[in-house]
Amino acid sequence: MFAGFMGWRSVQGSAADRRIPGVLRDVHGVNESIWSSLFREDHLAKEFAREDASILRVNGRIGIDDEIDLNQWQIVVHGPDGEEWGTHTLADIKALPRHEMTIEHKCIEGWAQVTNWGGARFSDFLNLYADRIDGAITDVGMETPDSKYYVSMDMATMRHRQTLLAYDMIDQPLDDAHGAPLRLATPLKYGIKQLKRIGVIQFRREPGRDYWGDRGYDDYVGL
Ligand SMILES: Nc1nc2c(c(=O)[nH]1)N[C@H]1C(S)=C(S)[C@@H](COP(=O)(O)O)O[C@H]1N2
Ligand SMILES: [Mo]
Repeated sequence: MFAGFMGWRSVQGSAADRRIPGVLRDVHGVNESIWSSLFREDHLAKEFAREDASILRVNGRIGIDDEIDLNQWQIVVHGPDGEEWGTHTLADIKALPRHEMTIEHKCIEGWAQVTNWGGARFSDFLNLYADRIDGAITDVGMETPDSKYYVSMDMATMRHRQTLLAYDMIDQPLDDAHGAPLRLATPLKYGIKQLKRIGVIQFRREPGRDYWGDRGYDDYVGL
């Protein structure tokens, strides 16, 4: 696998990259080429007309039952060795470009519903850590603030343009039951991976613990 990365590297490189110090520049170049080849435009999940969107039925309250003070809420970001990399308020996330998508939310229990999400692309959030995330980081762990619900997500899905840190559903701020103040939303995975009320994000070098994966579901649960 790494030999393949090296191969990509040899065809990378542009003048614009030159300001980034050598090692990091190489890693970023490699990542970009890998991810963009994995997810070409024709791999976008279907989007729907906005008027087809409705408020999702509430499903799954693990890790969101306790009252939290939304004014105190923040995301804590950890690196692969558990070290703290930073914290973010909702204002920080809202400072990133806002994107919307009207997609079909699929639950592994057998229902699907079209809804509309508004939020920041996870890829834009990743850029805040561009100087620390190298090709060895292949997994993103997310947890509720109380750690009762947790997921492991592959980096390719997280970098995809339809993977959002969502704070709105049909233009309304998320309510508690839907994961206020911030949740994951992506049409690329079943609902079980779309963690409501994100409290912790950890960048990892390998897949980590996953609530439903630990309980026998295929950890990939892609569509
Ligand atoms: N924190 C947390 N997030 C969660 C769950 C949960 O139990 N706890 N359930 C998941 C499942 S199975 C689904 S289908 C979606 C449902 O999102 P909704 O309640 O907004 O429809 O949330 C997902 N995220
Ligand atoms: Mo679900």
